[in-house]
Amino acid sequence: MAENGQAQAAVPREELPQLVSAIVGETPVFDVHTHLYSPRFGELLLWGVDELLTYHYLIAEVLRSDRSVTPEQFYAMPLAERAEHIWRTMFAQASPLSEAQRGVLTTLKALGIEPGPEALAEAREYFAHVSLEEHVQRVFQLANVSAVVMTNDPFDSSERKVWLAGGEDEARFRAALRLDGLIVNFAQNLDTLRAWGYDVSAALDERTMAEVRRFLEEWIERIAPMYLAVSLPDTFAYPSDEPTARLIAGCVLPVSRERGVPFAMMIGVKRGVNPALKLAGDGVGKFDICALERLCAENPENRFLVTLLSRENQHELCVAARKFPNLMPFGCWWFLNNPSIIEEITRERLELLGLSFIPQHSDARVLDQLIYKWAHSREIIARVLADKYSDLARSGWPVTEEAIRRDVARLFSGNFLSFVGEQD
Ligand code: FIX
Ligand code: ZN
Repeated sequence: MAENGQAQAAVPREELPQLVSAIVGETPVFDVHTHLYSPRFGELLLWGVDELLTYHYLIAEVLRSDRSVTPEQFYAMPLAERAEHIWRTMFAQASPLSEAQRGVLTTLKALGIEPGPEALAEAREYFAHVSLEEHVQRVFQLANVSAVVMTNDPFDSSERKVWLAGGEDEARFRAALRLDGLIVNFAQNLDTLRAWGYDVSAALDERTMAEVRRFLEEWIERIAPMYLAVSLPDTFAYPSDEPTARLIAGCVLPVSRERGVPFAMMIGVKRGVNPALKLAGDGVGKFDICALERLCAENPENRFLVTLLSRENQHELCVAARKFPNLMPFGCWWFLNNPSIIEEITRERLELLGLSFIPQHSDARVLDQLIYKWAHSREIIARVLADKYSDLARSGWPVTEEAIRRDVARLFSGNFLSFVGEQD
């Protein structure tokens, strides 16, 4: 019903693309996975044009564009020089056609900087005169993002310090407890855990499992995460005798269930395929979905947020989600965050799951990236939705503006908030 109590009229089919695009633009997004930090984390929050240009997506590209600079030489340069090298090689001397390149341009344009070969100097001038507080405000507004979920790693010493010092809640920057250090790199972190007072051993005996659960309980208490999260390789198997699978079974699942904090798994990354590239050196592999099916089937009281990195896994993720309501697919992760693939995945998900998924997350590592990641994704999501509503209208179903607003709000925030228990 509309506000005046009248049923809303169906939107004429030819008006759907424009209306859907307007609604998708106006509906705030709750960004469920980023690598952003609130300003109280100091230098952990990356922002500005030099950070934007030295995004690891662009580093992988520049090292192939100009092979005369080795990864070692590139990483030895100071930040400003790395940014200039990327600008010169990939913007001034060649058309910036890749998605990551286009992202820089979309972002600068939204900030009022005319894209073109001179834009780097202009952008530096802009950032020299803006305060972080006003910039955070501006970026959230331009991206129309209501809140972002951070990636909070208790094994990162600079981050740990901030948490141990306490601190106020910030509604726009929500926490997620990242578990790679605890359950993927457990053996490497044994000494650290012991130094923090946990009685743990590589044998994963009863005592160790209880201590790992204590660690989880304490960090959940400390940072109030919206979910627990881990990134896993394509080879991840479950159940298995591997430490990661055992720690999931014996520690993460019971704590996640008892505390009502869902477990997010990001699966399919091959870390360090080319280690010289550092953060830019990870690859992708196809994962065996059976592990996820078993996790969901054996743990109906647990909730799983899942994104898979391989394009080949996307269809089976949708099919698995049809079987398990405790499984929530989210986002088009990393190498999938490109227009052609987002379009394909979003169509596939709408066709198999209706509105019951989370279409996208930004994975932003630099604050300013929220602008382009969401502008680009919104454009595609709007196009796909407009097609689907148009099909619906052709079938005779009355598509109203109110219904479109309700559906988009569900995709952009409602599904996530209800899955994590913050909204009915
Ligand atoms: O594991 C992750 O959260 C990944 O998203 C990152 O490690 C990756 O480097 C990235 O930035 C992808 O977008
Ligand atoms: Zn990420």
